[in-house]
Amino acid sequence: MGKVNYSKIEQIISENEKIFISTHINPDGDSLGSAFAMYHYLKKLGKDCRIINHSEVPLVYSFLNEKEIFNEISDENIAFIKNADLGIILDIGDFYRLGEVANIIESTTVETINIDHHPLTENDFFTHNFINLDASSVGEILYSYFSSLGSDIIDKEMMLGIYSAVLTDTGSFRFSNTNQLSHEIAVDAIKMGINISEIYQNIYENSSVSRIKLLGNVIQKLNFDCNGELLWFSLNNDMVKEVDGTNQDFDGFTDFFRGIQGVEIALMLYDLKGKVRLSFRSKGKYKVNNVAKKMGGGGHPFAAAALVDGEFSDVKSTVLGLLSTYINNYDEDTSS
Ligand SMILES: [Mn+2]
Repeated sequence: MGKVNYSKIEQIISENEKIFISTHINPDGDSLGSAFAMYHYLKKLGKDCRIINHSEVPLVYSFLNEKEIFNEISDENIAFIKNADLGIILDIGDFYRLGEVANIIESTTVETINIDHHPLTENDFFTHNFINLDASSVGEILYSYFSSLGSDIIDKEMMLGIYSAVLTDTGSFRFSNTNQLSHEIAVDAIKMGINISEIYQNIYENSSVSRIKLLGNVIQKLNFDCNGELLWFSLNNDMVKEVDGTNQDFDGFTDFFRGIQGVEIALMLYDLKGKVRLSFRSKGKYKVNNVAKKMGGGGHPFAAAALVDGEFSDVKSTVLGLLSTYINNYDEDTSS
């Protein structure tokens, strides 16, 4: 699952003129940065292209949307997708994480290419898949793709998107997915004059007051199991409302709590009344995507998620049971 066939991507793009780009609901820095880089690349090729996403751009990423290139669903944009020759889908994980865009694609016969660093799921409805599970981010895959076309393809604008993607998906070059290429991209970005501290401040030193209040409230109610290796916390809409917050306010909480000494797995359980959203993070000892998969989700070994139908108390006891069984039966020698 290492190498992506870059010349095949180039060939497909060269054969098509009207192209939409899309990514997952609640987009993050990788999906938005990658879409931004891909958009500027396609514009350079003279393509008629448009980014169309289910969700709006979160405030901390508005620096990528100064020229308002990110579009939400509208009649005009639905028509654009329906008349497009090609869709380029980035960082998706699963087809249905396209949200409303999935339904629109399903009502057409449009050709799609899926560029991702998540494993394919059973909802594999793309015409072509270009997957590299070893890439830290889709931004990194795009960097390799553009570089394969020539050393002068990546301009400053494309680099801004790529750097934002790599920065965020590697947790600012701290997570275990950070590799040599991630740092080479950083070097290249600095060489090109990208203001990396400004990007960092936009994304990470731009916390809403509601986010910090919510974090404070969650900290009061942390739960530790399995000798402190498993940390979990619950959230719900009332808690977000109480601090006048938004559903972007708890992004990254699990990454943050994984940083506690002794904690190996951090789990968020978000009660959506009838559904529960689970977010798993592992420090590197345990692979949480196995448990996420058993709960109907998936993801990377150390970062995974699931959206589960069911009552909160039932889902909670199921997932905590699975995790504690996994942790308590873990055998250092055979599980590497
Ligand atoms: Mn990603």
